Amino acid sequence: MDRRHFLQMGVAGVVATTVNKVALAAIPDAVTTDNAMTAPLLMPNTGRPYRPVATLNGWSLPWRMKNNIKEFHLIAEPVKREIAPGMVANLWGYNGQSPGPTIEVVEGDMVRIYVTNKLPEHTSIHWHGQRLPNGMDGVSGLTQASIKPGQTYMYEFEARRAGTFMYHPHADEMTQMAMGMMGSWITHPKDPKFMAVDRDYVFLLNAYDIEPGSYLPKTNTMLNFNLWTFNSRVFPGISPIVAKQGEKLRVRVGNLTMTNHPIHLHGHEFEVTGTDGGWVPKTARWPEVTTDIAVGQMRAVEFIANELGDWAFHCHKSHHTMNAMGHDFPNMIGVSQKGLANTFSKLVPDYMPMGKTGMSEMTEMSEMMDMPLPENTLPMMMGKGQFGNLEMGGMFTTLKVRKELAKNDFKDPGDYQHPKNSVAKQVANDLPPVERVDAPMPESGIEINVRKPMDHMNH
Ligand SMILES: [Cu+2]
Repeated sequence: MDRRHFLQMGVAGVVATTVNKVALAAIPDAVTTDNAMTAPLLMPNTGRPYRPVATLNGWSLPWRMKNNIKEFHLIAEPVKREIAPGMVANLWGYNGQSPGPTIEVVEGDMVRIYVTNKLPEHTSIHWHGQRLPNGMDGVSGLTQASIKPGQTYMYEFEARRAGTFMYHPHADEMTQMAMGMMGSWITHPKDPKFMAVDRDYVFLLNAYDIEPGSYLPKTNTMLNFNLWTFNSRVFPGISPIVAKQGEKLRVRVGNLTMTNHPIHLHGHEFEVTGTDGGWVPKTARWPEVTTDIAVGQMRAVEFIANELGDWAFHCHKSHHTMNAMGHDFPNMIGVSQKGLANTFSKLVPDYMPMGKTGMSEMTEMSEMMDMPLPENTLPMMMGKGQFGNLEMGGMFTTLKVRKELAKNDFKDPGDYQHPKNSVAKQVANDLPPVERVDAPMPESGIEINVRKPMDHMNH
């Protein structure tokens, strides 16, 4: 190489480096978190005003305003997510958590989202439900090239319609969504008074298949998930929805699992006021206490939180309010298994029998350490209430309505203090005790099949 050529290359090299540095500085810093708690509201300090949403066990992504464009930076990367105290999962997500942060913008905003891929494989982001230029729709191969590991892509579009949206990859979807890649997107109305509420919550329905004793979801599971989650959390790890008595609440829910979820609220009626297509006209709404949310759908429900108390709010499929331990075992009600559970759990570490009197017996057994759980595994039915075991897991939380609650206070106010004589209670009866007969234990020589429970077959 002659000297002249070398100099030219050198100059070209410097120029290229300078351009790269400018390009790097042009990308806003990516904010990340390792926290799985509900973050305080992100109050807008630039751009048009709006009333922010509270992301259940999540947070909203700060932006940078540049030439009147809202700039966000998402990083697709492996993350550690606490599913509930006692269990951590190795997932893929955005900016340190799964789901990724909620993106909040205002109708008419110009939005620019930088997406950096730190995954071991290519990805893309589809902005589910948005009106946007076709080339910004994020479908790998169809509307853009995949974002390869190490690359950063830029999406830019106007947030044309107010409402509830989601984002998720449209590249190796089955794997990436089973690993937890998804997030919520809220486009607030231009007029902050339009559809105004006092508290606005959002979360996604998602599901994982993590074998007891392991940390990584199985990604080719279609229906047999064993962890049914609100924003990648199970009860009792899910924050309560809190309200001051008389406040108007909105709860926005998006479904990115592979089955529908009838979401049910106790003690109040609500109306579906928003769907994935926009706001529901007043004349088209009707009151209900359960709304079924199909795969890929978003629903916003609204109600006045006027009944004091701790009200259950959950998916009504009972298998979706249980955690990972087995579902595939015979009904053992009436069969004495004295001593067997201990023997079996030594042979098969994740063996889980059904109790002689029902499933709740099992919760008590594992509690007394009579039957140890595998590492990094949650009991199937857990959670403690002020009156005892709640025997719930999965897609379950509470709506806590209190007489007094500060405007932006989203903390758990603790147990409801019931007024005197307002709790169901035992009364004396003079009925004879119920007699129960024990089924005999199998004779020796009979082969006993121990089933290793781990999935939720066919539901
Ligand atoms: Cu469900």
